[in-house]
Amino acid sequence: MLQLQALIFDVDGTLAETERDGHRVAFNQAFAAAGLDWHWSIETYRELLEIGGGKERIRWFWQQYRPDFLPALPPGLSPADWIASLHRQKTYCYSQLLQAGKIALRPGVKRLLTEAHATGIRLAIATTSSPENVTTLLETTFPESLDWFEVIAAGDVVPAKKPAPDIYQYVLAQMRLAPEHCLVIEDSPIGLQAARKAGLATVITVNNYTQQDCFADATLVLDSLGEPRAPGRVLQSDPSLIRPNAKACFDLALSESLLRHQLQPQLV
Ligand code: XBP
Ligand code: MG
Repeated sequence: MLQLQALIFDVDGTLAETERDGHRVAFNQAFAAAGLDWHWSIETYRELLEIGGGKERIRWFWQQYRPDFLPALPPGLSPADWIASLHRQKTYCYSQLLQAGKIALRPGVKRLLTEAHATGIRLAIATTSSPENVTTLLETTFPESLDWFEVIAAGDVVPAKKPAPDIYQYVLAQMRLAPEHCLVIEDSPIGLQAARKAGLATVITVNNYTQQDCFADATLVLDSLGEPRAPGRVLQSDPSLIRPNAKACFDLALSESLLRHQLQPQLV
C-alpha cells in the first residue's frame, strides 16, 4: 500500500511568493486608505512574518510600535472591530493585486498539483491567510485546481494560527487521515513548527524571506519544487535519500520515498 495518501499545501510563500509584493503591499495600501502613517518596509515585514495571520500581525505591530495610538472609534466599536475593518480593506486591496495578475504560482506547483490530482492523491490546503485570499489566488492562477482540494482550511477556522498545530490537526480530522500518510509543503519556520507539532513530515521550499532560516526539523529543504527544465536545488536532506546540492524535480515518487524513509529509514 502506498504510504502517501495526501499532500497538504501551505499557501503564502509556498504556492506563490505572496508576501513581499502582495500581502505587504496590501497592508500598506489599507493603512494609507485609513489615513494612517504606518508603512511596513520589506525589512520590517520580515520581522512581522513571525506573527501568523493578518489581524494578529496588525495588533502586534500596534502594540509593539505604536502603543500610544488611539483610533477614532465610533461608539460601540472595539479595537478588535477596528482591526477587523482595517483587515477587510487589506483583503480587498490584496484581491485587487491578485486580479491584476501581479502574483504567479511558484515553479513546480502546477506540475505537482496536476500529478497528484491525476494519480488520486488527495489534496488539502492549510493556511493562516483568509479563505477569500486562497480562492482568489487559485482563481487567478490555476482555476481548475480549485475543485481538486478536498479541504481548504484557512484563517479563523481554528482559534490559534501557526505556529500552533491547530490548522493541520483540523485538516487531518476533516480528511480522516493519520499524519503518517500525509506530506506537507511549507515555506516558513512557523509553518514548519505547526506541521511538525501535528506529527506531519514536512518539505520546505524556501522563498525570498525564508532562505536564511533554520529548518532542522524538515524532511527536505529545496529552493523550489522545480520543473524538469529548471530543477530545484536540495538545500538540506538526508544524504541516504537524496544528496545535498543535488538538482531535483519534486514529484510524487520522491514524496513517497520521503514518507517511507521518515517511518523506516533502514528500509529505503
Ligand atoms: C501567511 C500569513 C498570512 C498572510 C496574510 O499564511 O501569515 O497571514 O501573511 O493573510 P500561510 P491575512 O499560512 O499561508 O503561510 O491577512 O488574510 O491573514
Ligand atoms: Mg507560508
